[in-house]
Amino acid sequence: VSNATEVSLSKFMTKLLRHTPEQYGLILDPEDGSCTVDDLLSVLVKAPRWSEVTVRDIRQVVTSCEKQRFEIEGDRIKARYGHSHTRIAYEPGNPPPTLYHGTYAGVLSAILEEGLQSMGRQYVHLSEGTHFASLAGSRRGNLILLTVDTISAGQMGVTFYYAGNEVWLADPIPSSCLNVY
Ligand code: HQG
Repeated sequence: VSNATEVSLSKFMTKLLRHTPEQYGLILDPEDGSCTVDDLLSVLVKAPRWSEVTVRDIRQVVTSCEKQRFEIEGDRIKARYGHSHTRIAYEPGNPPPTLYHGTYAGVLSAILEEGLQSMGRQYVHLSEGTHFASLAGSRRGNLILLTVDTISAGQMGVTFYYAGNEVWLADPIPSSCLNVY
């Protein structure tokens, strides 16, 4: 499929696997948010636009995504991060001492006052480098990069979870652990 088609298929898969599976009759595993590739396919093809979609197209979306939004293991597929619908269980991990969060100028003062909140998602999203954080922040406005001191956050009871591909998820982060980069 073409690049444009791949992007919109990816968006639809994101919706199904992160946000509103029930709206489409898709049942995800409550622990890891996965379903079989076949179940995903049978839901996708019910949408008129995607009636011709194949497992190969799904696999193409999964492998060609720079951000590695999805993961296929055996016959199952899941979104690796970003969920709003259900709190997926991840293994707690030990992050590097500094992680990055990309945000935008409009909410900086709120964040410095009340810390980083998960807002519409189940976790706060952080990354090991500035690349993915920059992509995240510049979606919404003038990019602001924040550093997170994970050691003091850990001492304050914040748990961190590794979602793969440099992405870390966390509980809300107190503002005393944040600095503008
Ligand atoms: C901000 C995308 C006001 C936060 C991205 C962010 C990422 C606050 C927004 C992934 C706040 C939430 C996640 C507070 C945080 N007051 N605003 N106290 N605390 N915020 O989309 O991290 O392309 O839910 O800074 O690239 O932007 O979908 O989170 O601006 O990887 O794969 O509230 O989603 O990846 O926005 O993005 P989001 P995010 P995908």
